[in-house]
Amino acid sequence: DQYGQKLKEAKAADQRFMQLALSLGRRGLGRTWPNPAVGAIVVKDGVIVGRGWTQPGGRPHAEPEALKRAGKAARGATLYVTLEPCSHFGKSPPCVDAVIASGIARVVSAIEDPNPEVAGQGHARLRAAGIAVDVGLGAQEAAHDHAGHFRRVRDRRPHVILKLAVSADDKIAAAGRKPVAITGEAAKTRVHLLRAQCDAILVGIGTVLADDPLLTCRLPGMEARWPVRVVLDRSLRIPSDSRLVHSARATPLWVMTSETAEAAAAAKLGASGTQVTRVAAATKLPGLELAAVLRALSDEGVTRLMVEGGSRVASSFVAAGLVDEIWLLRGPETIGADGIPALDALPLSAITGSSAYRTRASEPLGKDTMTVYERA
Ligand code: AOF
Ligand code: ZN
Repeated sequence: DQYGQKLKEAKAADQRFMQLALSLGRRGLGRTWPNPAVGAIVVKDGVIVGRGWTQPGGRPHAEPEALKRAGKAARGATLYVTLEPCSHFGKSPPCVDAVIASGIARVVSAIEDPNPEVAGQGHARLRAAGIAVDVGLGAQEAAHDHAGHFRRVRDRRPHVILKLAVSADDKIAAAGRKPVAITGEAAKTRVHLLRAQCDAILVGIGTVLADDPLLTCRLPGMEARWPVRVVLDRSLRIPSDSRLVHSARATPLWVMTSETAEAAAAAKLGASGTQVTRVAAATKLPGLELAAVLRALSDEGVTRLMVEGGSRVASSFVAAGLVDEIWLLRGPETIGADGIPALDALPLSAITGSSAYRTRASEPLGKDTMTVYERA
């Protein structure tokens, strides 16, 4: 009947607008930390009258951005938002106050904010003000996009994404660490894009000594994206003439070291503009206590961390159960039995064959394949 048809159309419109809000929110990924990257849309009589997303550095929040653009048109309109509007006085006033003051009649919110200062109170306060509130549309996608915020709030650590580029036979380099081209241009571009969507990129000191990487995001139009570069360096072996240290004033460089590392070396690094943080050394492994590393990063505000290698660091993260998402890029060539395996102490099947992970997506990238795994 006519009524049922109208309802169906309204539902489809809700879905469309929420998808749009989600894609707006994603624009902020990698730049809004310590805050989540939220998207918001104001719709009046089926027409979008305001769009907003969390601004770089985390403020202003998405809702006031969208409401500012909507102006008087917000009266009686619907607000689509990818996270529960905040109800607390943080570094900005509560978004619910702005929503109520604007005259919004209905709020469609993807998911509750687990931040204990919000945790349902945002939705409750909107309802108490007489606003119709629907929660849950797009919840799964929102949870994926806000994984960093959720992980930080709940577990005091960032969402950890492990990036691996392997040969057809699961090696990451030839014997003797001799570098070989494993994946092509399309894969490289994708990795730089992923770096841009992370708050920080982490490598072990072995990778720094072997490759002298720069770990910046070199994509046209994205030069202004600066994920923090993090090096695990228990004994402060990072060379002062490395490309990382040289660029420490232009792009943040944090070196995580042990409590017993030499004070003079730490002071010298500090003078280069590098931030030196001391955490507990691992009791068994040769490196640092990874849980302590992640807690320190979380306390600095990092919500999305990309682990880029090398194989020892990668396998330690996997073995500790601290990997939430894996980006596996596999090239077409084989390296041979004497090549260096992707995960030092573990077979790659510790991820690809594990029931702890499921495939989220898989696609060809030039001659390579990219597969994304997430926690099952
Ligand atoms: C929203 N909209 O766009 C974002 C929200 O310190 P503040 O005032 O910036 O508040 C930070 C908290 O606000 C953050 O931990 C998270 O719970 C929420 N983020 N909330 O209503 C937004 N980014
Ligand atoms: Zn807010």
